[in-house]
Amino acid sequence: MTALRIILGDQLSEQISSLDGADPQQDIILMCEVTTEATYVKHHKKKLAFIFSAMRHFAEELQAKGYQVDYIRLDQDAPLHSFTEAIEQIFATHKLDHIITTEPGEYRVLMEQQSWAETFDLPVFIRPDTRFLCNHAEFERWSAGRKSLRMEYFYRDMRKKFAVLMEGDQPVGGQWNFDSENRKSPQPSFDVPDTYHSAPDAVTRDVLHLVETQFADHMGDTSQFHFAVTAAQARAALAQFIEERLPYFGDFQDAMIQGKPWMYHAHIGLYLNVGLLLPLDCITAAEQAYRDQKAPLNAVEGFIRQILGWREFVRGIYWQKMPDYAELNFFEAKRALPAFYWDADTKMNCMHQSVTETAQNAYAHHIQRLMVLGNFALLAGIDPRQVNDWFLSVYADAFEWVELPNVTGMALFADGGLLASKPYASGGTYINKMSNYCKGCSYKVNQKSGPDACPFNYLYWDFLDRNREKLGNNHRVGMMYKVYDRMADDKKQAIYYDSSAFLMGLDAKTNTG
Ligand code: DLZ
Ligand code: SF4
Repeated sequence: MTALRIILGDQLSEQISSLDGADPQQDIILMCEVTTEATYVKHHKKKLAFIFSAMRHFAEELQAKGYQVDYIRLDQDAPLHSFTEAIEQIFATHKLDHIITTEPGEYRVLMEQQSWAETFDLPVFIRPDTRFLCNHAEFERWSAGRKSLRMEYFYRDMRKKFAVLMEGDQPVGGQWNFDSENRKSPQPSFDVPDTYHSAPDAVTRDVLHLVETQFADHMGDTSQFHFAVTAAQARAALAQFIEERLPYFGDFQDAMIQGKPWMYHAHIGLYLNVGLLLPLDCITAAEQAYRDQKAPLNAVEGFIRQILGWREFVRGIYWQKMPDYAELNFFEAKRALPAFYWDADTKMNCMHQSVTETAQNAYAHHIQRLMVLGNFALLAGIDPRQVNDWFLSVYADAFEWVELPNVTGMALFADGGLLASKPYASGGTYINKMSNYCKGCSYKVNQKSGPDACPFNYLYWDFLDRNREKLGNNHRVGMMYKVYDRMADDKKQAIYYDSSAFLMGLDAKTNTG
């Protein structure tokens, strides 16, 4: 029995379930670069280069181990448009009995995989993705009967299940979560260690050229590409993080400093999400750093929570709620995404810096995404579909299973509170506390109204006022409505007029391009 084993661009791990039991002599492994995957949202150039280069390196590694890999490149004479077309091409030259693949990270691709049995009239085995630490059935069991799904309780169960940071049945340090220690304000004088750099080899240089020529109109450029593209390099990137940045990761998790795009974050999400790193390896390495007294508990716990808790939790939600989840729009937000999400041409310095760094690096750290880019989209009432497409295309680590719940659920509250207990909305004051962006801004963060006032200030109240019907009963937001209701009428009017003028200005700009 000869199998066609298909490995997708975010399944680049020798542990991938589609390789289980593979016969290197007989089976054909198919990997393909296809135009639809690169363009259905216009992925950032550095993201495309990263994925294609990592795919090509992984194919070479499998070949070196004796596997027969059929690798279809985008720069062949007639580029292929879909995975289905690639399989057709293989069947033209090979006789195969069945198809084996691993479930994808996107509902759209799962639908495509499920169509293959009929299209090719063959058995198709779609195996679970065992790289994840919580499978679909376990998540169903955990969520069954719960009124609301909160990561914190899921995370505690995962800590117990994998015996991570535990002393018997109690959490190390007597507390499950140390986030209250993780909100220190930034010091611009910090000498933040650089992110991992690897020099592009010949394979990567070929890919960079391909991307520059075929995807010229996508965001970003290919200069100074330095991502890891093999598992060995990704492990070196992880080790560098653990050694140099993890000790400070917790304290300054929410801090933003102008000109320091990487801060003390890990920058390993992209490697985890394509399979160059495995979750338990990252968790174990961080726990070891704590046990060796190389990093404090608040940092290590915070890092582990992202991987063992949040990452698995959002994946559970994604598969449980798709396909409807992609359509949710709790606030009925309809505004078009402003052009400055692409060209950074805005006087709001926090937005300008965050978009500029996104364009440069296909990366922005967690708090830029949430407190600046996502918060603005929430307050301005931007259509969740457009916001999701933007986040999915511009970040090298973004795949739909992780991007959609983070944006629709966490940043935009477009799921009405399934994932978060209240909208992550904030005015300029909090951005100012956590960053030094406001110092270099044309707007004044301390002004609440008028043409020079920080737009986040009035948009925050206007957002609450506009959505009173939907949020009025949310007890976590109730306090803020009390504050708003106590404001003098002229203050409320100023909020309304400043917001209307600002939003009209946005629309006018968008409509004229
Ligand atoms: C994101 C992406 C891109 C840009 N290109 C490819 C590709 O050419 N070939 C491939 O196998 N996978 C690619 N991917 C990743 C797929 O879109 C990914 O499998 C889905 O996002 C589902 O997780
Ligand atoms: Fe952003 Fe407002 Fe600060 Fe300007 S003043 S950087 S718009 S928060």
